[in-house]
Amino acid sequence: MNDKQRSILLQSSSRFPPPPGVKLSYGTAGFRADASVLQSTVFRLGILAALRSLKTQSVIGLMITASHNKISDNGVKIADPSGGMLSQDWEPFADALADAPDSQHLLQLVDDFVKKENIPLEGAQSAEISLGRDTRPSGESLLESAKQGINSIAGAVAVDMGILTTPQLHWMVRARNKSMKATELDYFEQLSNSFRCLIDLIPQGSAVNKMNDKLIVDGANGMGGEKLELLKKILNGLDIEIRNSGKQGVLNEGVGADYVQKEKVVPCKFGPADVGIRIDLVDGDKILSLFALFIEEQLNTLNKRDGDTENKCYRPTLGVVQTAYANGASTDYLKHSGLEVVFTKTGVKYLHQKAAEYDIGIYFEANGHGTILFSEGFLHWLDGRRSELALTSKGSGQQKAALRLLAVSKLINQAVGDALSGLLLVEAILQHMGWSIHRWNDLYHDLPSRQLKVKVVDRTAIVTENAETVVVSPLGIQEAINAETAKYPRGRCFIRPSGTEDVVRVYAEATTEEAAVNLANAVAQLVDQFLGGGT
Ligand code: 16G
Repeated sequence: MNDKQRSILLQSSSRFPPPPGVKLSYGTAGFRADASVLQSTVFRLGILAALRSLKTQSVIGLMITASHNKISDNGVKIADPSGGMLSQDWEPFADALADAPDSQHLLQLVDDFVKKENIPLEGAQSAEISLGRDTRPSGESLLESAKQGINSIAGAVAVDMGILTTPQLHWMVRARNKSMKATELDYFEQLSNSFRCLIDLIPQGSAVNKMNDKLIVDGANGMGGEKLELLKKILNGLDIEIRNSGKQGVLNEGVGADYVQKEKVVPCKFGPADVGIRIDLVDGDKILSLFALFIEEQLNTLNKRDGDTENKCYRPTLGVVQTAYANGASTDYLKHSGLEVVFTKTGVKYLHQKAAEYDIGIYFEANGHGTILFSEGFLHWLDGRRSELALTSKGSGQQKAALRLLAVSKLINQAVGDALSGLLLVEAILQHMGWSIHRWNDLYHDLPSRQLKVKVVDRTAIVTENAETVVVSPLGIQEAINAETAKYPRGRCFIRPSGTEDVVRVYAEATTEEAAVNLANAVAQLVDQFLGGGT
């Protein structure tokens, strides 16, 4: 590092001293904390983003958001060149950088890391970082801190993309690095065109379900509702009404998917007139099941053997990825449907990585985070097959199946899970199947489950294995959990330290509501006994 670079870094970082006594970790999905303590962390992550861009010679994303957390929190995370999460190899550097007690330590860390990673500093190479933020009031000044971090690395340029949803920023980063059109309008057009394509390909018979139903969306008083208002303007074939679009209520207060899924209640501004007497809560597991069924159906049609196509079959690998939070009934259902189901730890980055091992990898967490990934190789083959079928059997079932799969690959956000693109795919598939939401929800029936949080002295004392289903430390606790679980038919229970809150989470499942609650309570007590702290 030359003297000029050194002095810029020293000067700029001295303006962002870390708050005393605060230790943050990059965690499951970036740094998250009360917004008042984040200026120095965000500044430092700006430095990291610039280094990452120099190292990969690609556009990198930096998003200021705390997602479903309360409005007074904020956070920051990085989108890698693929549009996915920051490579896990760089997370320890992010933690060390955030923790550096002063400018000198920070300089030393950067110097060592740049040497170790062989990063071309000194300004000979350029770096570009796309910045986005959510609607939190603290976002603007945190974005400014990120810019200052980026600007302290020679050659790095920050491009402010304004207020965006997180998946939009991930999509844009991916598109930029693939030299594709990458503006917000391009995003909306890709979604609406591929949705239209799926609707136009609906088989005649399913038209019964050209539903008069309106889709009412809870915008959680955040960015999603506002962006959906824009998308709606260019979307055909779907009647959408948006509530809690952020003009009045408070972000995430009594609204939002996380609130609805965890509390099992309807959001503000929704009432009996909307949901009737029966509330069908369709979660990530149900979305996964719907997507998997549809993809399988298209693959089967595409590969239907007749004399002509026998040699042209290509069975892509299809994998479904879940976490231990997936309801056991969903896993049974998927396995009985003949699908390959694998498990990873909680956190999008783990599921995404696993799903990328397949030609088509579908991953979802029960909380709704998820998407579908298509391998480049498969898409290339599929595109070739589509052209071939257009010549040899235009209008055939096979040609339509190929077109549908290609449309799905464009509609779904392959960078990261995206509620806007996900909801359009759900709607397109329901219309294709001719299914109501109730029919969809009846695919299988969830086993009763219960989640609890336990406050302990040190949650990191819990170490898990086997996709968080087994605790290996502290010793003895897993045996005690097993003994409790064995008391309940089809009982299943696991504990894990949260990656976003200072608590231990308990999940329990059994054949009755009462059994699930009792099992969760009994295991929460065990956590208390082994780790202390008071529930
Ligand atoms: C974050 C993760 C989500 C995970 C959740 C678990 C991303 C984008 N989000 O929200 O995947 O399910 O954390 O939270 O990675 P927990 O560790 O507090 O249970």
